Amino acid sequence: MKFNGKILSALAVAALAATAVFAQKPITLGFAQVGAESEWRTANTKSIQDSAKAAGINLKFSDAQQKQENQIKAIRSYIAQKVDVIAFSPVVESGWDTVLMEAKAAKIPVILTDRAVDSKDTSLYVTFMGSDFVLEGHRAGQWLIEDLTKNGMIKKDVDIVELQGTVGSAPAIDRKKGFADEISKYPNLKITRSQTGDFTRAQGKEVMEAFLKADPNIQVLFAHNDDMALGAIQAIEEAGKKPGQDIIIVSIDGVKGAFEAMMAGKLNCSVECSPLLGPQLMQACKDVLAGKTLPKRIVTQESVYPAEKAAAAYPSRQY
Ligand code: GYE
Repeated sequence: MKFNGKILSALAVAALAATAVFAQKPITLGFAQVGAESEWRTANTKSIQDSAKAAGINLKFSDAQQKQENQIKAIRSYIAQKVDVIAFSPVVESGWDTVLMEAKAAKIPVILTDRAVDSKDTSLYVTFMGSDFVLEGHRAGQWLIEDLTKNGMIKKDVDIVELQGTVGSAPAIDRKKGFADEISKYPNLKITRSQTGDFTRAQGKEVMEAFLKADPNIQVLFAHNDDMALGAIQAIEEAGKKPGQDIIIVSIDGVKGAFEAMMAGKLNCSVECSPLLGPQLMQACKDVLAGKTLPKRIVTQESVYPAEKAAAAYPSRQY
């Protein structure tokens, strides 16, 4: 077979173009995770790892064990490694400006997922994707008000205790605020005790034990996440009381463990907070590197699951 010169050079150009496409290196994403403190976090990590794989993104992942200094170290190492994009879920809100400025100076875009920072300079990050935690706190409060109304308790003095998330974290600050705003409409609903359980089951149990010893009249528990509520449920049972009956419990996340506790009658309501942020994050990485402008805030859509809806929803829960 004979080729003329034109065809040959056309083929050569096509071959070169193909090589260029195949040689394009995959995006490298450096992700600095908070830790492995809860069922929520485990599901969030899995979502990020699975979706990076599916999107063909090379993921560098680190677990900060709930310590800001570890997250800062991880981010600095991603900058040193010249990754294409950095994403992280800031363990606490404050104290990020310096490291974010370092990323900016290195021209590496930063995406915030799940938790916010309180930096005044919003040019330090591309976008913040995640839930509206204040709204979640409001939803927990609204559910409680409805429930107390049904039970004829809404006009009575109600003794509420609160298990807070990690001190200084966006979800702890915002959920506390949303809930307090909501129940302040009823001055007879009083938060008598409020302490951190650091979003873990073990500390939720420990703090609830102390609450129960100090106060035999607790009627309601508001926990900033399901894991602390699940720990508290154990403490309540060990104290000889019935969780879900003697003490009404509302928490946030909507993890499988919470659905199981609701179906067993031990938890009264879980306000949903989705950890499945991976696919959205991978899309955002691609978009930002392709020069697209992203909205500064991407809010996750969520619902509320009172115990009576738990059994029907359980089979389709993904985390
Ligand atoms: O509610 C809690 C986790 O930041 C929304 O962190 C997240 C929270 C979640 O440990 O379970």
